Amino acid sequence: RMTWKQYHRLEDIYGFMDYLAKTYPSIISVKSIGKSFEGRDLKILRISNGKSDNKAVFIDGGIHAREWISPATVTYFIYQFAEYFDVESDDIKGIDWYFMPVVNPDGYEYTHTVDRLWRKNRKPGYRACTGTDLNRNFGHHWGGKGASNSPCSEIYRGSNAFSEPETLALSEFIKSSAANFSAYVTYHSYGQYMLYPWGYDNAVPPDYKDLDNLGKKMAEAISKTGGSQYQVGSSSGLLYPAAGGSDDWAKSQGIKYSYTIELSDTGRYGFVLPTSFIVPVAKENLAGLRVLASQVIKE
Ligand code: 0X9
Ligand code: ZN
Repeated sequence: RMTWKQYHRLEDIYGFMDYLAKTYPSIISVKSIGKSFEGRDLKILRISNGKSDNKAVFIDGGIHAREWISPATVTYFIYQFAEYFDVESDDIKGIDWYFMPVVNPDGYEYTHTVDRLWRKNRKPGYRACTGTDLNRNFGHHWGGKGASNSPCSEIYRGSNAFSEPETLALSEFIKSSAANFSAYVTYHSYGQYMLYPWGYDNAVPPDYKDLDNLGKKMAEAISKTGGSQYQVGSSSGLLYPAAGGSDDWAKSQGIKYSYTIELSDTGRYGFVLPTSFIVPVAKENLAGLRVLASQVIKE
């Protein structure tokens, strides 16, 4: 059974998604968009009222294996929207939601069984060096700053853009979907940042003011709800340049509101965030997501 009192194994998360699709078939469907390197499903859950002209929002988590608060938060969103859909706001009901809580299932399982601090996927690289950083493998300015060509590096970019089954499946899904995506939000940890493109270099897109404004409104909703302070800015400006991120690629595909959200905390526990943080972090970020939904509906 799914709770938000612990970090769950992949099997529990996928079981929960399948259960929701079975329980609420009129609004929820689950599909596997491919297999990970080790053969695990790559599952997406869609929530929709079925109206044909809805805008769509894509949300993912678990690109980095050790950032456990990310899948926990995304599954909490799924739970809220699924269980309370009929009493949800018109904003939430008017959007087609696509949730992919664990983009990197092989890495995620590996952090549960072998190495709690593993980051990359589990595709062999060279000799003893395993894994590609999926957030350096997307195809917008792939191989640029802040990405390594060494398979032994934690930020290994992979042999080519989309060389990894996980990034390839995600990107093919977004490209081929009939959905009209106006936002892409990818949850990571940690640091409490709302980041927008570009990540590949110190530059911003022409409409960055819109991303900055909405980011600030989301951060304000988060702090009002749970008290956490999130800083807002471009990835390259606020953090560091890092090319090949999913956010940059989504933006390059014309998805206007593309964000990487670095969840809690600011470093005390880092990736090994105690389970008592799950509900507070997820709740305050749900408030942030509601602000994004209202903007998407307005445009
Ligand atoms: O470095 C990353 O991939 C992200 N930080 S993390 O600590 N979760 O690894 C930030 C990614 C920001 N976006 C881009 N650089 N495109
Ligand atoms: Zn990350």
